This record gives sequence, C-alpha cells and structure tokens, in this order.
Amino acid sequence: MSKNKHSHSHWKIPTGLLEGDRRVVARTISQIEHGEVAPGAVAAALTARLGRAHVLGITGAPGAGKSTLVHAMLGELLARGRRIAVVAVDPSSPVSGGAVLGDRVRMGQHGAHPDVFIRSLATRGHLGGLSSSTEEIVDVLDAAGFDAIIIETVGAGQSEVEIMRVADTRIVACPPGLGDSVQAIKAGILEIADILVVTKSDLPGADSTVRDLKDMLHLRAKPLAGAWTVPVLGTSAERGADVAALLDQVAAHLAVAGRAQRLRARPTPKVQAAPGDIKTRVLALAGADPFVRSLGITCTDAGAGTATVAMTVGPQHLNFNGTCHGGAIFTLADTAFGLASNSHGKVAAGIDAHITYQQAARTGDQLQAKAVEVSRSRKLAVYRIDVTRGDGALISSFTGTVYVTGLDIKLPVQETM
Ligand SMILES: Nc1nc2c(ncn2[C@@H]2O[C@H](COP(=O)(O)OP(=O)(O)OP(=O)(O)O)[C@@H](O)[C@H]2O)c(=O)[nH]1
Ligand SMILES: [Mg+2]
Repeated sequence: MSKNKHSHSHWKIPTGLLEGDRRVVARTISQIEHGEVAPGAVAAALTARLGRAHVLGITGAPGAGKSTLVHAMLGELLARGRRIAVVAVDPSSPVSGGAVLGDRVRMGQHGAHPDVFIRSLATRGHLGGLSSSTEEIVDVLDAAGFDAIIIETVGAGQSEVEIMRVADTRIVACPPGLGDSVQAIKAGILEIADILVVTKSDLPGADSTVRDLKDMLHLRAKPLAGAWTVPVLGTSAERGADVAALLDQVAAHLAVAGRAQRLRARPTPKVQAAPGDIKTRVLALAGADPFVRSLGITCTDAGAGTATVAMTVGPQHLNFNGTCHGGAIFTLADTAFGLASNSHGKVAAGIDAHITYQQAARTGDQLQAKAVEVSRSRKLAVYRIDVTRGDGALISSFTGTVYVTGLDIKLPVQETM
C-alpha cells in the first residue's frame, strides 16, 4: 500500500490530538509529511471527528501577496474569537525555501498566538502525493478543533488546483496588472476561484485589474453556475476594512457551499466485528453511518448508555423558510439516541421516538445533541436527548425507546488497520 516500508498502517489517535495539543498536532503532521503513516490510516482513524472546520484555500502567483493577506485575515479571525491553522504549501520548491521563510516572517506576529497554528510543508519532490498529504494534514487540524484552516499555496499549475480541491472556499489572489495574472488564468486557477482578490490595491492599476477580472468572469460565466456569483474584491494590507469585507464574502460562500466538501466523496469504512472500548466503538459506528456523515454530524463523546453528537447548521440543513429543517434536528437527536442505545454492544432497534421543538436554529448555529439513558431493562431501554445550541439554549427535546436484541453489534473497522 505504502511505498515507505517503515510506515504504520495501523494508526491510533494520539493522546492530546483531539484536545488540540500543539505539540501532538505538530508531531502528527511531521509523521504524515515524512511518510511514516500509511496513506489513509490517519483519515480512517479520525473519520468520526471530521467535518467541523471551514477550510479556506488561497492561491496565486509567487509574490501575489497571499501571506500578507493571510496574516491580515488571522488578525481579523482572532478578533472574532476563532482558532485558526495555516498550512503553507509550495509545490514548486523541493525544500522549504525563501517563500516559506517569508511566510514565517510575515505571519510571525500572529504565529505566537495560542489560537494560531502555522505550518509550512516542504514537497521533497513528491508532487503527486502532495495534495493527499495536505488533505490528511487538514484532517488532523480539523480533528484538533481548529475552526478555520487556511491553506496557502503558491504558483500556477495543476498541483495547486489539486490542493485547492481540499478547500471549501477557494480564494485566488491577483496583484494589480493583469499581465501577472495571465499565467494563473492559463493554468485554470481562475476557474476554481470562489472569490477573486486583487491584492495590493493601494498600488496603481488595481481598479482596472478588478474591472478586467470582472469582465473575464462575465465572459466565462456558466448559465447554471448555481447560487454563488464569484465576487472580485480589492484588498490592501494597510486597510483593515478590506479584510473584514473579504471575510464577510468567505462567510457568505460558506453559507451557500457548506463545509467538509472534501469528505463528501470519501467512501464509508467497511464494517465487521471488532473489539475496542465503548467510546472507540461508538465513534466508529458514527463514522460508518453514511446518512449521518452526509449531514456533517460528528460524534464528540460517548460512554455506556450515553453519546454526544454535534452539527453546525449549513445550507444543506435548511427548510424553505431558511431555518434549520426539523428533520435535520430530528436526525441529530436520533443519531445520539441510536449511538447511546447501541453503546452496550447489543443491537438496539428504535421502536418509538417523540420530539418537541423549542426554538428555530439558523445557519452557523453549532448544535449539540446529548443522549442519556433514562432506564434499561433486558428488552427495553428509554433515552432522553436534549438538543442545545452553542450558547446553551434548548432547541429541542427528544425521547426514544428501543427494543434490545440479543445480536452483537458489527463494528466498523478501517480497511488500513
Ligand atoms: N503595496 C503593497 N504591497 C504588498 C501588499 N501585500 C503584500 N505586499 C508586498 O508584496 C510582497 C509579497 O508579499 P507576500 O505576502 O509574501 O506574497 P506571497 O504571495 O505570499 O508570496 P510567496 O509566498 O512568495 O508566493 C511583499 O514585499 C509584501 O510586502 C499590499 O497590500 N500593498
Ligand atoms: Mg507566501
């Protein structure tokens, strides 16, 4: 499977990673970077923990002003209370060279902040594997609880386009003077842009570059492009208002496109009987449920008779009134119910469920459903589930009853183990 015979195909989530311990995060990324873990093993182990981060990609020609922009975004995101990870990838450089050093210098001010994690990736000539290892590193950062993960990648070529596929929102940076941007446009980078930014807009020619890019987008506009129109924004490192406007567009794009796009096409792990402690087992069950995964529901905690799951309300969860669909809230509660009632190792089949809705949930709300066991006999068990919002407000209450069968649960096992 792996070219590296020293790589570990069995990988266990290291202690501290899910809590965001920076040293553990850094060590895990190094293992991936150095090929010490078989491809897929990290993603497989983390399956049930993924999908909470918003992944941003920033690309553009060398010197376009990407790192300066990322630095400015970091300041604004920190002010909004976010935890952010930055991954700088330079596919054109075989070793971490000047660009990466420049990134460190330019982002250094925020790099020391406890809520910021910055990492540069050297490519070591493995161009083909770069996007897949970047993707695994993004998984690690997602599981480690970063709210936003920014991937900065330089140059103009197929490798950037590949790397940018990992992102939910893709920003293409073009400095003033369309001549500089032609290379990027040729390489197809413009086509992947969700947001176009004309950097260094304090320099002459910025306004005409904005106009040229708008014209170009207009010419390329697909009639059925969907709900999102690619905006063209000017930003200057000196003007904070530009960065706030950019982040507003980023949030607007997230509301249309949703997060965790990289996970949508991933296959569901195979299922077979396996041992393990309760929490590991329940997490594996959550990760092996295609319906739950498709809604971006993650399991955050579990024990005997209890399970907690989380979901951030996104565009795929809305009803025609623009609030979170009752069915999505039911599913969130039902997921906690299903996991808690199956946590003892015997298959539990739902026979009754009842839900009440206290108040509406909206895009961006971070919902949590926690199931607790109210009673359990040899044949029947009853669970109560509260669905709450990030600020503690009660959204919904759910009660459910299961029939406990005598069958042992088949547990998901990752193919790579
Ligand atoms: N005038 C002006 N200069 C800027 C602005 N933003 C960046 N620069 C300058 O442009 C140069 C390149 O900026 P970087 O942010 O390193 O660009 P980059 O795209 O990250 O570069 P690489 O990672 O090397 O590809 C630096 O000298 C910056 O000082 C801006 O808003 N206005
Ligand atoms: Mg840079």
